[in-house]
Amino acid sequence: MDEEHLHDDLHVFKDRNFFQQKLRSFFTVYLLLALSFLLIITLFAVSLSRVSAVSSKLNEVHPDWKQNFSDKDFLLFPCGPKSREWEYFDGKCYYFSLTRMSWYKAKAQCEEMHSQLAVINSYAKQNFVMFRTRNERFWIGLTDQNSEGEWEWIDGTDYKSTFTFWKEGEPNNSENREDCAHVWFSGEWNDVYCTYECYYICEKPPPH
Ligand SMILES: [Ca+2]
Ligand SMILES: [Ca+2]
Repeated sequence: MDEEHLHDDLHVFKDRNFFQQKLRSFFTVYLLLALSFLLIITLFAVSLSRVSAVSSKLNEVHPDWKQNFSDKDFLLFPCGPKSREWEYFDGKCYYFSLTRMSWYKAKAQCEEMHSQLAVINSYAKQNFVMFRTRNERFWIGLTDQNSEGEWEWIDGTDYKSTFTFWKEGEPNNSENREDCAHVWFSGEWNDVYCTYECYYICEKPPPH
């Protein structure tokens, strides 16, 4: 083997050595990257499980946690940000129905929504209702079906000592069968038979 040949062999050997070193360093970098990726995934999974554990604990303590809104939301929607169809007036929430039904069904419908047919016990409330009902018939929580002529508010409010707003000549118990009251033109009250179908007003206290 001459000197030139030996030199070439040495060169090839050095090149191979260099290539192997490069390969090793690349492999190390990829290995480190893969390990880091695995570490990040693991940390992410651990964090997620912690968050879900904390969230389920919070839900155990406050079942309505997801329903909680900020004070600002309640200022904007005193009847609850999720109950925008309820209107706030003077410490109470009111629902003006979009469908017509008998007084009995309307009463049941209000109860299903944890409320009752509206009790109009002040001129201010009458005014609010009048503007909102726009001359349309809406049931209120007033009836004399227990004893003819003895009108009773649904919540036990004393009828005789509180505000009334009957239309002139009403209640007239027409055909001896008008036992339920509704607001009508100019918000004035009229008695009509209870199976008549009209809109209705529900009332309930605000959520807090
Ligand atoms: Ca009557
Ligand atoms: Ca009448």
